Amino acid sequence: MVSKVLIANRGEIALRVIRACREMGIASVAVHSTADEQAMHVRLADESVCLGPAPAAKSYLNIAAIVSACEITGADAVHPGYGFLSENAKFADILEAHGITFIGPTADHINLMGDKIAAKAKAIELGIPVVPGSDGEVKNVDEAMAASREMGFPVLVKAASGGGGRGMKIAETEKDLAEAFTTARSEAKAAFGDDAVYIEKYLKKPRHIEIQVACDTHGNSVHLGERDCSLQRRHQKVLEEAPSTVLDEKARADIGEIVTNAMKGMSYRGVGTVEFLFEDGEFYFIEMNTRLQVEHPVTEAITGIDLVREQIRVAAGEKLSFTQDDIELKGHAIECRVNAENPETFIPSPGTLHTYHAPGGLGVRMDSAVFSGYTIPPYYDSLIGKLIVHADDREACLRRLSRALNEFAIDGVETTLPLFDRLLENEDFHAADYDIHWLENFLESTAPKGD
Ligand code: MV4
Repeated sequence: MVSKVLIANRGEIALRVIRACREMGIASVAVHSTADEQAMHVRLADESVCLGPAPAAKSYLNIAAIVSACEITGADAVHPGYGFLSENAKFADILEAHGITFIGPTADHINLMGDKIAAKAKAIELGIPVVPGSDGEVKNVDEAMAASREMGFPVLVKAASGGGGRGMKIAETEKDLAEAFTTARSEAKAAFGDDAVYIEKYLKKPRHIEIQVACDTHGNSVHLGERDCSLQRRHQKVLEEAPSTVLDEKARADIGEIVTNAMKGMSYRGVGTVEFLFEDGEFYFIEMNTRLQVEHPVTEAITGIDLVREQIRVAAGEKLSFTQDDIELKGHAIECRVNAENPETFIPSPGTLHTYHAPGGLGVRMDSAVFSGYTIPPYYDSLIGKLIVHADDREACLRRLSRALNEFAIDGVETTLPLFDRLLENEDFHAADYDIHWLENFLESTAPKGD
């Protein structure tokens, strides 16, 4: 087993990992920037090391400083959380070269999934259904046109190094294609330093459904059901739920088996998320995330499994503590991301929380690193915390969410909490009748006049 874990992150996810370490009898080391000296992760960890100034590039992304912090404290493993260095293959490589365990997949798997063209080719090879598209990269407008005519318009031009919606351009018809191809390519070059693009059939009204997987180095590969993450704004998830209302047991078992077999086929290690678009009863692979995700608690709620504990176990070479047969999906869970942002404009609202009182009670989990008197710095993301509610079924879950939202008291910064009250009043949301575009339309249609 590992004996001391350095957490290369901040905020609620740093606390999440420190908590798992404490329960496993593993020592924890927090790292922080000068802006985070008062942060809760620094206080809760057994030890802490200051990495550098506030900008992430000088602190949370500073690989040399993090490796030094490991050497100084004798940490034998690093948990990267999400964001920052969590999907940086070079970081995983450097740690391993220093004899430090990276709590995550191999650098090769991170690299493979970071290249969306290579990832899709691998998915096809492993028997995962994908969106119809070009055979890998399209190098010029002629190739783009040939591929698009074959699959039929509309099509989407995507950046190989993209993901999260960056570097995507729709071509509705043939006459839009040249421009979509050229702009996607130059935006990809500017954003990622890589102008490789590929083409997919554009799915008009899909849902975003992702499958959680976990694999150890003893050949065990399991899935923990799905999360429906369709409610997004500008590629930022706002609310996630599990299970998805559009899957029955057979559809879930079928895609779960496909995905677990695929993970076994590539000897994947650690937890991961295989992302799909789901339309008219069919799954279409789009990407794989090789990290623990923000929304992992909804899966923990319905399975009762501690995903961070399992991450640490398998990184240390131990077996997963459960098998597929042990996994039972129980009830329904919803996560709301509470951001320090204006609930209508989504403009960040950093500042001091004069009041902070989180909801609690049966079936309510609040993952947050803030407290009354805490000042949210302007340098990082605006997540105040994640409210996760769990109940026997979706109806009860929505009632519990309403109850929990009512208990919240936050003063001093603007938050996205009012948005969830508005959602709970909406019929489509109650019926879970939504797709990936629904939330943006909802926000537009309920926006105050003059906006
Ligand atoms: C698509 C798509 C429609 N058709 N691919 C956006 C982020 C990136 N991970 C993939 N994305 C999409 N890929 C095809 N072939 C629509 C989106 C998309 C989307 C996907 C998931 C969640 C929200 C979204 C919002 C807009 C577009």
